[in-house]
Amino acid sequence: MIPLRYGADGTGRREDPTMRAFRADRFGQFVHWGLYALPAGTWKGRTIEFAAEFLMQSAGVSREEWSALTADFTLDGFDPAAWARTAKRMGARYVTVTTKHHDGFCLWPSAYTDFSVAATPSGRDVLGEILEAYRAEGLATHLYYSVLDWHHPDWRATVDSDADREAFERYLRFATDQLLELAERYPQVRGFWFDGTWDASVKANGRWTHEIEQLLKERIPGAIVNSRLRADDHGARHFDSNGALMGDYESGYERRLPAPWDLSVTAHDWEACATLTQASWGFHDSAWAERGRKTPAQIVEQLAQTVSLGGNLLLNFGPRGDGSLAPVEVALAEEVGAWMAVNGPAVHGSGPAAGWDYPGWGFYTAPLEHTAPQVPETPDEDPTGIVHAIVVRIPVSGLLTIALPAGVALRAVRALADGTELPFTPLDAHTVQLAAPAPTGMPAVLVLETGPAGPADGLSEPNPDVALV
Ligand code: H79
Repeated sequence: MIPLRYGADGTGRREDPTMRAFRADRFGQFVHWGLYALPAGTWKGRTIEFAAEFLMQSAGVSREEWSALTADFTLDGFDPAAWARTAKRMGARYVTVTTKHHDGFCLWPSAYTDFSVAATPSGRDVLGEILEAYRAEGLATHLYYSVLDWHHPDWRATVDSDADREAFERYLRFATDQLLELAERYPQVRGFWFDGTWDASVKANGRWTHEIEQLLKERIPGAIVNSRLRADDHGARHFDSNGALMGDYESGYERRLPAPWDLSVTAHDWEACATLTQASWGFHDSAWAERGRKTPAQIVEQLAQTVSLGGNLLLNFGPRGDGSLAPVEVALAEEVGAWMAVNGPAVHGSGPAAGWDYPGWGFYTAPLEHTAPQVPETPDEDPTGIVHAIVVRIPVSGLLTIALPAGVALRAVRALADGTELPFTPLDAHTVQLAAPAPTGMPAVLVLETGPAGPADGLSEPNPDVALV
């Protein structure tokens, strides 16, 4: 064990009610909104592919020019109640909102900078209105904060001189002030999502990352903080130099997921974040953004894969410059929501189905409060329970093969949507086969009712008669 002052504060999962609620939520909405939504990926007639929220940097826009966008941040179509309704109908249980992205613009009227909504025509507390709208819909709220800041004169990516050191110390004081200001103004939030922490300057300040996490948790008891904030004494990020997770959940999976069979991630809580477009988080108004936009089925597949591995999915929306949601994003949310309205139990309150191997045609999830019995560890443990089978790829054979963990028998298979019982055929003592549900374009969810395997279950010899039709 390497002795650390700023490493992980504990080992193992948090099991307090706030953390359990976050874990059971499984599906959250990410919202990226700021000045970058106005140019939406195009600067002076030049469209720049990739992330719209990077436009200031990728188009080489000066601070002055970028700051002038505040005059156009007029909230003409700003309707946070519609955002919150859309999130709720989609099946999201929480929202994470950008308070300040890399460009430094603040969605709340901060006392520590002029570069905020206070400098826009309305002068309104936009962040406060957003948080209130989501609260009214019953969603929990989390605040995104970029430590990286292209606007603040004291930000440094590297610290190469005493002058840099002094500047960066001033910057960290500024960030601390802003974060404590956020905690004081919006004490109802459930957590903080840090970004922009990968530069050498932050990595060399493990002490600050540790202290700010503690300070926020003092101000907001139970607050949930992502691992991306943290560096330890030696600059190790996410996991400290002893391999222990820092922060409350791992947050490194950005626009990617762990492999479906990578059970190592089930050892801790984690959350992946994903875009609806191929890469942009902020609203990108271009033919490029339309290409590669995810389909509802792809989103549901990502959600299923995530939950099957014990993670949460934070699905991003990028409202337009006027504050309205793009119709294409609302339509996607509606389609995902229609699926969630029927199949939500396979996601909300669910997690990995212990002992059930990745089947190739989809993912298994199981209710969180009932994860133990899926694999009996002792002969008298009762594996009675349910497992959800989320079918994302119907095999060309039209047949699904289900490998049962040792000691588990399959009692019945039902469609989650309407409760229809589906017949299945044992292939041997540990394997059954059944006809795949008819394709609908969206994943089907089957409820597998399990019980203890007894002498009557399965066959001692492989069943030669596997044809179902
Ligand atoms: O807020 C979202 C992103 O803006 C932020 N994290 C998520 C949640 C993020 N910051 N940096 N990155 C993600 C990764 C960096 C991507 C880049 Fe690039 C690739 C930076 C340089 C190359 C794309 C291409 C952006 C600029 C050029």
